[in-house]
Amino acid sequence: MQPVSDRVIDSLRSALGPRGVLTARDDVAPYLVDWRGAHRGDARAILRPAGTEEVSTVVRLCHDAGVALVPQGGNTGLCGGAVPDSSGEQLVLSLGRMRRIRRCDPNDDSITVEAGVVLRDVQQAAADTGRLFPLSLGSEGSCTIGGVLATNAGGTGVLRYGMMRDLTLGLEVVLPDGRVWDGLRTLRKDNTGYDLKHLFIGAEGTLGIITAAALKLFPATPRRVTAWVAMPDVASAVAMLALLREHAGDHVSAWELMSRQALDLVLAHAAGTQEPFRREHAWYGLLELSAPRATADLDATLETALGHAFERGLVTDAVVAGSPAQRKSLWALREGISEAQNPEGPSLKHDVSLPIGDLPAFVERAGRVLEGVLPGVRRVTYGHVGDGNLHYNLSKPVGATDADFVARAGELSGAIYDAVSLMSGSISAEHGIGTAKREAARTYKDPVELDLMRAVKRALDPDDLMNPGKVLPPA
Ligand code: FAD
Ligand code: S2G
Ligand code: ZN
Repeated sequence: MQPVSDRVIDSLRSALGPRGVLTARDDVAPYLVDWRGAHRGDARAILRPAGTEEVSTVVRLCHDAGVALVPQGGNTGLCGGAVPDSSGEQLVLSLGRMRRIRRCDPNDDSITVEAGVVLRDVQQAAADTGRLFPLSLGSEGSCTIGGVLATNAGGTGVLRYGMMRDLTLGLEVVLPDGRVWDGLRTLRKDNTGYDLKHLFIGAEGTLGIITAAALKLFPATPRRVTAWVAMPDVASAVAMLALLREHAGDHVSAWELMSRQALDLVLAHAAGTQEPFRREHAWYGLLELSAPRATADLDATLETALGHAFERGLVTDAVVAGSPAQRKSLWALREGISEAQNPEGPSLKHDVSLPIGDLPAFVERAGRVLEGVLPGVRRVTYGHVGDGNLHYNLSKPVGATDADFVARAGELSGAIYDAVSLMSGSISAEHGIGTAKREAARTYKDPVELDLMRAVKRALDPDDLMNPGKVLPPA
């Protein structure tokens, strides 16, 4: 890696034009810190190419000059992957100007978009053609298609549609040497060697820059029923998943869990939210059934399922949304959790996954161990039950100082990851590794897996110029 010389900046300016290279400190600043303010770096310039050819030109230029690049989409990532290091010698390459929807074909059930298109705009373009693009995250108003591909994002629809990896048909990628790989096919079958797109999905920008993607579209599901329920424990949430699927099969399109602590934060910090029931409960669930227009009566299906759930004591209270506005307010209780943690000071995020049946044992074991490490630590637990994915986020005990809490971070996270590892879980279910979890990856990932990943990195980016220092712990 070489320092960024004036000559390189001048060449980049001639390649991208004045709008394509930001160097004024005020212009550069927003790109140097992540959404939460937890990861901060420095960079001499921000590159903003307008199209794939410009990306290819600047990547080749930086490759020949030995200058490292950090790709950035909406900068909503939660592991520090889109932020440069503190050296000031890396350049951020923002895909923010690449916002064209190149093609939307309802007959082919595919949509081809550039990397800088915001997720919500893809959802809208699909809806405008009578289709559904089912990826749904709390950050969907800001995160980009390039970012959700690079982190293989999950969100609330995974239990029915899968993660970003499952929603992708083809990619266009600028490789670390500047060549463009055009893999933008929408074929459903193409068995001609390695399925290369899967190298770049989830690689967090360490193997190349995704400049466009061909994505799957699904039948629209205008029929939706949504309910908020109270439950006595996590085991009930797991049993509810099976019960809902027995009654509604593939129409189960969301089943989200949250603890009382998570709901307390939302009610305290998210404007306009209100307590869903007369009394407090230990656990809550948000469920949604959805279907194309002319299918089974979802209201009756939901009523029958909830009746059985009450009989079995899985659910102790329930409210079914009676209007789109009420549906929106129930979802606001769930989607507001992430932001509601910020006013409580530093939050230690643990985006873990386990075999679904082991969720109750994990919550019990981790809770017991953490109480021993730091009495009163608040376990803001919520997540996507159908994926075995919990956001097991910690906030400091009431009355503790930020400094005392952060000083115990290693011990607290170690206790959680030890419990996950003992139960054959993953230390990162959907947010990726970035810089935040590199050391945890070294500790908990299989050494053979790490070696294979390093071999792929050496093959595609031998000079380590693509998002260096992210994902892979140094050997
Ligand atoms: P960025 O943050 O800009 O970048 C993320 C990573 O991808 C970085 O390593 C970056 O270098 C790389 N990258 C970005 N663009 C490209 C590209 N074009 N080519 C190659 N590499 C690239 N995530 C979930 O999975 N599920 C959730 O439910 C979820 N909920 C969230 C809720 C909130 C409120 C917030 C703030 C975040 C949430 N996230 C969730 C995390 C985040 O939104 C996702 O990780 C998302 O995929 C990041 O997209 P982005 O465009 O912001 O990427
Ligand atoms: C979610 C958001 C990130 C977090 O809301 O599903 O992925 O843990 C999370 O705050
Ligand atoms: Zn999530």
